[in-house]
Amino acid sequence: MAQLATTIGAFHFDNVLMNASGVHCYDLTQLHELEQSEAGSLTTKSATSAKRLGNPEPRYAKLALGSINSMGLPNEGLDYYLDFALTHQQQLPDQPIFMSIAGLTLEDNIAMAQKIEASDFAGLTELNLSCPNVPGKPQVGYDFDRTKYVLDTIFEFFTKPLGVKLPPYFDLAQFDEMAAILNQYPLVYVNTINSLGNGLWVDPTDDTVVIKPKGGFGGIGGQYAKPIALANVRAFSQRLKPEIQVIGTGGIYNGRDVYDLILCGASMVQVGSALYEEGPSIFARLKQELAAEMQAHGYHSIEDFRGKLKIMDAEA
Ligand code: RRO
Repeated sequence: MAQLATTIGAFHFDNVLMNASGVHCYDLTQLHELEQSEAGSLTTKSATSAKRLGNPEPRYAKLALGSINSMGLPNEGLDYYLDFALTHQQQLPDQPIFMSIAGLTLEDNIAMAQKIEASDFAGLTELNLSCPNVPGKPQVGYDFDRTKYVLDTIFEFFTKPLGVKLPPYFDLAQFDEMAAILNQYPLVYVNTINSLGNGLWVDPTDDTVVIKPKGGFGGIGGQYAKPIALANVRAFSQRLKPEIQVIGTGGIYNGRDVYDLILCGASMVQVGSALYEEGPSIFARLKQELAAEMQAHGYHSIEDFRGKLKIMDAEA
């Protein structure tokens, strides 16, 4: 059987698979189901300091090739997820997890990062710079100066392992500029991509949008996202300093999808829309399918093929 183990920074994981933040990680019931699944790790829902109800429903819809959501950052508040994380690490100290934070203001991000810094949490913290769904709050990751200012501020005091969740970028100049900024910080990883922000879908039976918030605009995930995820993982893997690893998220439905993101450079792979539809039993299936794909190519470990995407010879 192929080895699916991986590392992010100093953390070891039995396999490369985990949930994407926001999917199956809202409350203790869902988090415990992830703990008991065959995922190699898990992340908690992006938190704000105070509990939030999020946007009005319906705020998620399944589409033919994925999903659209405008959840609006519903979450139980940082303390709830920190309590879970501390209990988890006491009971399962060899299974490190991720905590995601997504303050609506820099002050809120500072307050949450300070709380995590002062706590006994010994896992990874993810700063979500790419929530597309809060009315009136543009995504920080599309504002390069603001991203730099936020990271400058957080790294003034934060000493624990930190990663950032990025929105998708679509121009090579954006990859260059963002990577040059990220390379200035002691980040452990970047996670790319969040959903394709502010897409829209029409229900042909009644000429109406399919979700209620923001007039139907919402983040697109699933198969629609896979080529963009592959490109973003590849582009950042090529540009980031070796100390900053890449977690790949977007369009994972089968073992070949996982394999492709690793080929583009991902050290760990997160599952969103397909986990939402299939539930945590998906991880056992993805593990089997990834192992079979690796075996078919004669690979024994993730490092045997990570980043080994082949390109065609350039023409003269
Ligand atoms: O809660 C959401 O609406 C949400 C968030 Br915070 C995010 O980062 N990505 C997304 O697709 N939805």
